[in-house]
Amino acid sequence: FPVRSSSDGSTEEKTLAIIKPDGLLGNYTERIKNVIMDSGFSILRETITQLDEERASTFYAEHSSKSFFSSLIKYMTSGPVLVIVLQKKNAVADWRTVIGPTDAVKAKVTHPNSIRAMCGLDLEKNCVHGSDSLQSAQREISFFFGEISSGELVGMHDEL
Ligand code: IDP
Repeated sequence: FPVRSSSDGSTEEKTLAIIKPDGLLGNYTERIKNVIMDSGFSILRETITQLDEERASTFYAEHSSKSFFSSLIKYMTSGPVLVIVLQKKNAVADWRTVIGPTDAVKAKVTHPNSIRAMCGLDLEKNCVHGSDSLQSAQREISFFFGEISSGELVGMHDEL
């Protein structure tokens, strides 16, 4: 995978963001993109897609044994999602910070400026996704976009 990385975040990284069905339905896309830009991320790619049960289950395979899995798949297939490749230094960890904790109810208390506090509803319907590691980011970006070359120009994505 062509992204250079380092543990101190001194080189560019890519991570995968998803605006989940509730985020799109609630018209949060523009506000979320403003946060993306204000936080110094570049948008490298983006696409709107409707996940079916099989693709959603593959994407979240690590959670297949969890009690909430079927509900999560139902949620993630309930409408279109906006999938975005973000790039900046330390992108993986920084995007996780910007979106806030998994539980949007808790996020509203502990991280009121986070995206999940802004548009999430609860522990499941938390409106955005962020890759949890560089390895996950690479797998998830490939899942939606295939390989992206390191020389690809930032900003050369399709306008919606
Ligand atoms: P993350 O998205 O913050 O990394 P994960 O633990 O990887 O959180 O869970 C993936 C997604 O599954 C969450 O974003 C949320 O939508 C959903 N989820 C996680 N834990 C629960 C739960 O306990 N009940 C219901 N849904 C959950």
